Amino acid sequence: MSSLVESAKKAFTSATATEKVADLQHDIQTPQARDHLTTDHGVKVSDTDNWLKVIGTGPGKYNGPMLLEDQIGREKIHRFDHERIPERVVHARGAAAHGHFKVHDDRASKYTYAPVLTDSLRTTPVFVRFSTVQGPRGSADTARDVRGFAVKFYTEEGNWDIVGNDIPVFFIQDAIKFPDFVHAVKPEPHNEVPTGQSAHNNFWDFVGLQPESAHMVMWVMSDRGIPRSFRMMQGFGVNTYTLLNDRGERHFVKFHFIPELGVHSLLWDEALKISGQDPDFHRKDLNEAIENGAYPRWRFAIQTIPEDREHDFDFDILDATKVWPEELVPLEEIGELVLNRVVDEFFTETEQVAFCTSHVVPGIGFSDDPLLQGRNFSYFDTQITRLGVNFKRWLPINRPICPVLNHNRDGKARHRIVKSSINYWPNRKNIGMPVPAEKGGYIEYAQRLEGIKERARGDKFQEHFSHAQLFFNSLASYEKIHLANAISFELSHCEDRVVYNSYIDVLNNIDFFLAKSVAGKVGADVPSQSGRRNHGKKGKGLSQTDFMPKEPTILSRRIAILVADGFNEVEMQAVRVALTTAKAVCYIIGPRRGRIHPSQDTGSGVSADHHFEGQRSTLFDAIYIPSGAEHVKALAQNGRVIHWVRETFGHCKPIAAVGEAVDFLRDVVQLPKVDLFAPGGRNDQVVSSYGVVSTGRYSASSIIADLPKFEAD
Ligand code: HDE
Repeated sequence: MSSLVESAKKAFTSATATEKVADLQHDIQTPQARDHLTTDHGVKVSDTDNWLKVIGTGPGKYNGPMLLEDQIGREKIHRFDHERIPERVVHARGAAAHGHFKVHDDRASKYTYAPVLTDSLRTTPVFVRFSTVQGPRGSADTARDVRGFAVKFYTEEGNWDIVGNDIPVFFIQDAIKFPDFVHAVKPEPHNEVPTGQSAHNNFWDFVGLQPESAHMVMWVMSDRGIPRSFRMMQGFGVNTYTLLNDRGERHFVKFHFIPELGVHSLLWDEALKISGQDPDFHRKDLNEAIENGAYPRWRFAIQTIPEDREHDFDFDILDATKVWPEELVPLEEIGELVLNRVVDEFFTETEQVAFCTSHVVPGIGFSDDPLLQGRNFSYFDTQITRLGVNFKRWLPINRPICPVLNHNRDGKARHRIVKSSINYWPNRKNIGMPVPAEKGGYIEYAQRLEGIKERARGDKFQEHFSHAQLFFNSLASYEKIHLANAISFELSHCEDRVVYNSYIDVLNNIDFFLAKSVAGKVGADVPSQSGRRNHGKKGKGLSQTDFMPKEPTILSRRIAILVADGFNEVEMQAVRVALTTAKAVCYIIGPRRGRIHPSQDTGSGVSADHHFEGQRSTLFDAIYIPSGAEHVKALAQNGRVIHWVRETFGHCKPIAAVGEAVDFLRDVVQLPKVDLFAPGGRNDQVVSSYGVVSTGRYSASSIIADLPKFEAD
């Protein structure tokens, strides 16, 4: 038996969560301090700073000319010239991490025989990549956009990819519309503007003429379009897949990931500012959390519909612009996904990972969802363009942990040498060669089919507003206001009156008051009467407020402690310990980076992580200002500090202040005494014994001022 088969068999029988990590070790090179530089052909290099040149005479003798002969210089430049591969046509900007997946028990065996979903003794290694859709690789993390949520499960039966998003529905119903959609949302072709934004004529023109997008547009314009963190987003498989059990029965299935920390978003003002202040906000957040041991976790759930109930609903269950309402199809929680290891090298892991919806394992299959069928073709095709035909088998991040043996041959960048005179089946030798599996092979479900060929969609695919209304109605009042403001922002960036007027017509088919509110702001014709009547129904699991963590938590939240010389260190340290014990991450922000001196006898001082100008309040979830007369006086004289406090207050984030800092806070935000919250509320539990005041997030009057507009409806 060849060593390839042997090593593959070994992997097959001993796969664990660390199996992929171990597998990657073969390809990891960790340079040591005294290693020599070499060329790619292995010759040691003693000078990598100076191109080979002719040294002449006189004062300019070192000025050249340079010699083409320098194979060391040439190789270095050639390799550099070819460093880039095509970026993904969509989802170009991403961040990823390693982790594992486990099911709680075998309850899903009534639906599937896939061990990854039924064997609770298994821990399956995973690699998860999050992404934005519109912007290029170098765009900002906090753009308003859909987020990709792509999971590669390295199972013992082969790789299984759920290539999902943070939103459960999509813009289009049929894959053939994808190029039109992507062209419309991407920067306009004549000037390549705008980057990382859907706020332009072409996007709104397209979705205005394509009402099947209405439901998805509601989600992207809601707070879901600007998540606080990848760790605080849901993940959805979006398309309808199928599960096959060992009795040969088939169920339709939707996949869900629910974040342990709850679903949270930025405010639009924060997202806009962070785009400039720290365009890497989300990728840094992911790494920071994992490195601090706050491993991101998601509960994994499925919704299933038996095959014979496919047509029991007033929507088509294969239509990716519809959700399966939880009231009709409850979620069953069956497992957990954890991310616990950052990548070692971005390009070889995050950039080269290649997800394909067509990667399924026995017991999991496709449905006739017309979007999914197109995706099954597209992903494989795109990976060949990006990475070449050998992307699955030999690129370490894509390589399965189980045996890969077949007669696929050649192509660019084939690495392993297969020692055999046979590369086809059937063959005369039949020894030491891969043969079709007698059992455990992928078996397609024997689906009965009959029909005629036609370019058409079913009747239920023609209804586009009912689920958009369901989503809108289910939002909390402040979520509705955020949504209306987001659409107003976007339509304000469309100069063409035809475009923004036509989108008001779409909105009027969802909700009359929403259409009127947006039209009034963007200068469109304000509708005088309702388009389609809003059915008024609400659903579970659509508003983010349905996903608060079971226990209030400040785990991994970033807290800025504002100090100047003369702060009370004893008190500050006590609060800091309380916060870090509750697993928040504290940063000291002061008038300079380095030592900040405390008030007399309260300690030996602390080292500030940043200068007041070096960070902004938008990068933190809360601020705390300790007591200390001298320090508070210095803060009060600093315009940037005043901006920090006012901006935090304006974004409705918790502010803790003690002693002299309470009056400072009251002055700065012009908060009358009666508005100060008593300690002990949701956000200030940890520090309540210090006489802390807090504005709870979403409680400030600025946000709730115009609620009645939507409540009237
Ligand atoms: Fe994608 N999509 N997509 N998409 N998609 C790609 O594949 C495509 C769709 C999604 O982190 C591309 O590797 C078509 C829905 C994610 O590497 C490409 C259609 C959903 C990622 C492609 C869709 C997604 C992609 C570009 C309509 C949510 C990033 C580069 C039929 C369920 C994966 C690449 C990563 C990437 C095609 C619609 C999610 C071109 C044709 C619906 C998360 O193949």
